[in-house]
Amino acid sequence: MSATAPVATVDAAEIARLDEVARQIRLAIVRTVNHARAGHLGGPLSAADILAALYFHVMRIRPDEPAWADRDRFILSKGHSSVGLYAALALRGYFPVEELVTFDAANSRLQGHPDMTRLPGLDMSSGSLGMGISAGVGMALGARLTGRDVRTYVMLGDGECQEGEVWEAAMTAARYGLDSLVAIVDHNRLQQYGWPGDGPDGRMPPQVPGELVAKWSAFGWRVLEVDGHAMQAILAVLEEAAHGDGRPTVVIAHTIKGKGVSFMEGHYFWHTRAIKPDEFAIAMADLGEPLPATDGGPR
Ligand SMILES: Cc1ncc(C[n+]2csc(CCOP(=O)(O)OP(=O)(O)O)c2C)c(N)n1
Repeated sequence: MSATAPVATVDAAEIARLDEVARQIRLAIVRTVNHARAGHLGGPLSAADILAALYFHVMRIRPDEPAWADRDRFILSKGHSSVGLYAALALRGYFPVEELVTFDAANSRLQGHPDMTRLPGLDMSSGSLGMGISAGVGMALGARLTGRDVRTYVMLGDGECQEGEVWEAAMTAARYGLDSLVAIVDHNRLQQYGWPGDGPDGRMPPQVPGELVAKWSAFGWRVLEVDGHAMQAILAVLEEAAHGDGRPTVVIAHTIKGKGVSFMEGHYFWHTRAIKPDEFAIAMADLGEPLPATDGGPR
């Protein structure tokens, strides 16, 4: 991993605040998917700490003015993790937290995959893997052409990095020296199913160790690595990424799929699946909000 110096301006209270935001995001993910009986779990849970850091500390945004022209942009290229993004947006004040119960319902603004035509605050619709980073390249070029000091963040899955379009966009970003563009790869080493193999949960990981670093470097990007669940380190690496050096930056975030829920961590089959009542009770206890016994929680 790259050495990341502690961020001098961030004190322990701020780290604790952001860790708590990440916990609230995870709680909202589990509650929302449980309520909808649909949605993704593993990928949103692995991304929660980074979403908390971006939306509650790093990005220059105005939740009460979502179309503010000078806002930093965020594209969830791994759009199937929408419930995590919706949780972050709701907690940050873009829309009421109570609206999360409409997730995945017909006519809801909170579709299973992000739809920017419905929900203010979304900078891009996504869900078809591989496409978000191309949009990010366009936004970064647009910011340059219009002279705006805007950063563009794009979150990708490691499985998503198997898509050819990712590398077409990566070539273009490097060719134009788009140093306001920051890609973040949620490197949880699992995808939806994967092939049986020698990785976590007996599955073949999308990449061999070091492969992502070598590939992004070869494509002309500055590559930084971080433990994607260590808030202090996440803030430090994102601060480093914000200082352009003439190249686009990718942060390879080492994460655990299903992070925070004991029986989901590291298991590909929790990519997306409905939660049974006893599993829900365990998940809530894992996240620090045990259900009262009368609700069917542990006695
Ligand atoms: C082009 C395309 N092919 C297939 C899918 C179906 N799909 C949704 S999520 C997923 C696995 C993604 O794995 P990864 O990018 O590693 O995401 P994470 O593990 O963070 O959830 C697949 C194949 C899709 N959404 N888009």
